[in-house]
Amino acid sequence: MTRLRAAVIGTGFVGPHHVDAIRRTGYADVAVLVGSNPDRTARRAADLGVDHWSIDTDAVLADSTIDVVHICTPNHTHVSLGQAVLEAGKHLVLEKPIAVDRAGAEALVEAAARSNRHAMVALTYRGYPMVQQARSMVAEGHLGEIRLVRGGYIQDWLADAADYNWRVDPEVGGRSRAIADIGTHWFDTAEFVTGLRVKTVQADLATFIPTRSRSLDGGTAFSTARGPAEEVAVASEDAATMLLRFKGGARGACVVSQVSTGNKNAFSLHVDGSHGSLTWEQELPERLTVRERSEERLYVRDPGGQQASAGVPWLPAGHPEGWGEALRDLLRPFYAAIAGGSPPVGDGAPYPTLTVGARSIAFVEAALASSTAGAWTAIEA
Ligand code: SOE
Repeated sequence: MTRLRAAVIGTGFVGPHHVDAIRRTGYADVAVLVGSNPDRTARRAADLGVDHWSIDTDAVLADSTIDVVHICTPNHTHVSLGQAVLEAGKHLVLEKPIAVDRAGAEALVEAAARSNRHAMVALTYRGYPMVQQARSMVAEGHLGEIRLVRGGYIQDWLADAADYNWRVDPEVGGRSRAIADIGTHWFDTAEFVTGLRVKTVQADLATFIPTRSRSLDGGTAFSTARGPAEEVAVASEDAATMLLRFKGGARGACVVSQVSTGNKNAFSLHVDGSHGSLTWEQELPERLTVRERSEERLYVRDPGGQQASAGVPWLPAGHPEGWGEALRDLLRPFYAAIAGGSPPVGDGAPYPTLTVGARSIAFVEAALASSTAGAWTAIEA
């Protein structure tokens, strides 16, 4: 096995977690951390024990010793940086949403197909062992025919008019905020677990806080800066309520919000079928509840059990694993394929490809169009 060298671009909320997850896959070292602000990048690199840092992305992409590049930067940079990484002959891990519109997402999918490099999107919630178990149980027919897919993704880190982050700015985060940032996770996990495809969406978007104080020194997700600020008008949605129709007849309902005070990272998925139903909640990630008419079972993560494909090293059951391990376990098959010298296989890849990422962008666009038109809108992907 080749020991791989990775570069991580981005020093905000998620970049440092990629550094941690890469190391814990066991396949790679983080050779360099790349940022835009030298002081912040140097500080982050020192905190994370990454020996080298840079603010020169081109130089890092020209470095022939770098095998894999992770893009953990604001949304509007994803397409150009992703294309540059693939054109430089590197393997690519891209944060979601992969683009701010469908055209960008499709350009990335084409660039990945041309490159013969592995390229994935960090749809982290697929990495949870109990999400994988839920998917297996649905595929094995435990729930019978799927009727309803329900739930949502509810946060509060933007609940106050003083909360601000680049995601609020449409030039940087894109036209959609709550749906693009967290609705994409719910949409992808719902399709991943059920194996069904959403056909159409009817969305109602809401912006409850029309004006926010933008802190002049930025602010990352979950940690809003409170320094000097200016007032800005808000165009993107704080929340959305969405009805879904799946191919085959199942119906869905999803609520996403970043302004629901007191709710931190409340992702929930309920799947109701003709024989039984299941529930998974991200804040109780090691539990999967399966209900039948006269019985309710609570499945817990069991490293020796059905969900053991998630990755190593596992902690024994009762030693809680969570979001960090889900990211590690999402990355692990990607790194294993590269280290083992396997070529990319497209749709059969053991990780979410950019085609999967592009599908969630088509969902975002359909939701925006639906809300504007007040009509059911097809997902074009
Ligand atoms: C902020 O809403 C955020 O960090 C998202 O960008 C992540 O994708 C999600 O996993 C947690 O919340």
